[in-house]
Amino acid sequence: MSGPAEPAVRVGDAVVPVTADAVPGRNGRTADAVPGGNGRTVIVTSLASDAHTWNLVFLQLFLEELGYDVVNLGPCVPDELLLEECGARRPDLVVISSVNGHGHQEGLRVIRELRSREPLADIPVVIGGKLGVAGAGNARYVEELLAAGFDMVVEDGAGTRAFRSFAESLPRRVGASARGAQEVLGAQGSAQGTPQGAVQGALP
Ligand code: B12
Repeated sequence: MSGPAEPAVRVGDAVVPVTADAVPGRNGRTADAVPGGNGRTVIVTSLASDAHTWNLVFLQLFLEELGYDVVNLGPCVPDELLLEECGARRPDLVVISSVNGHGHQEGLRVIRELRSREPLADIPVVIGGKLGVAGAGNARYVEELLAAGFDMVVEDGAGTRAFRSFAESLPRRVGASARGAQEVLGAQGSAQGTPQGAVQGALP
């Protein structure tokens, strides 16, 4: 008699079992983009110290539903690999997720490096997850992360509404045009009295 059905997720046209190997890009492999349909590419990645994977799977599925082609680099991604992938793919968006508590430190290191490299300097980059070990107190890191160059910071518990609006508002990047989207989002944000990019606490 066979056991219970293995859980599975849909990746493009394929249905793959949910095992550790179902997470693209782990163990140093780089995933091919999963076609999403809107012609825009997003790199989803963790940071060098972070071994958690289901946060990345969640983000991959979420962004695929928005129509993005998702390149999921997986957990424990060395800074240099992320920078190389950004250079090679010139994505429309980079989404960094970290939940092990080191995200605020590693995120600062990575964004400073990314913003210092001319061809990568204008790629929209979002970071989210459990960015420290202080729970609600992690909100203290948001401003510094934004000031260092992130376009949006989404601390755990903030929900996905603002992130979704942000991801949907981005035009396909043509050369250095992506900053235009930031200006549009910034105008909307200030009209509502919301600091651009900062998302913390529970959203309705
Ligand atoms: C499973 C798990 C593990 C597994 C991971 C296995 C795997 N393949 O992923 C293992 C055992 C390996 C592990 C290890 C560790 N873990 Co762990 N782990 C968990 C656990 C129980 C569940 C995480 C999970 O899969 N959640 C499901 C996913 C879908 O949800 P999520 O990760 O919370 O992400 C959601 C949101 O944060 C948000 N989100 C995340 N990123 C982003 C980004 C954006 C842009 C947006 C919009 C939203 C968003 O969306 C997701 C869906 O809602 C959590 C506790 C918990 N209940 O959350 C601890 C937890 C994350 N782990 C923790 C810790 C400390 C560790 C270790 C350091 C423990 C140790 N001493 O060794 C190591 C770290 C290893 C490393 N190098 O990173 C802490 C982190 C503390 C903190 N940040 O405050 C937690 C919170 C446990 C705790 N309460 O202390 N862990």
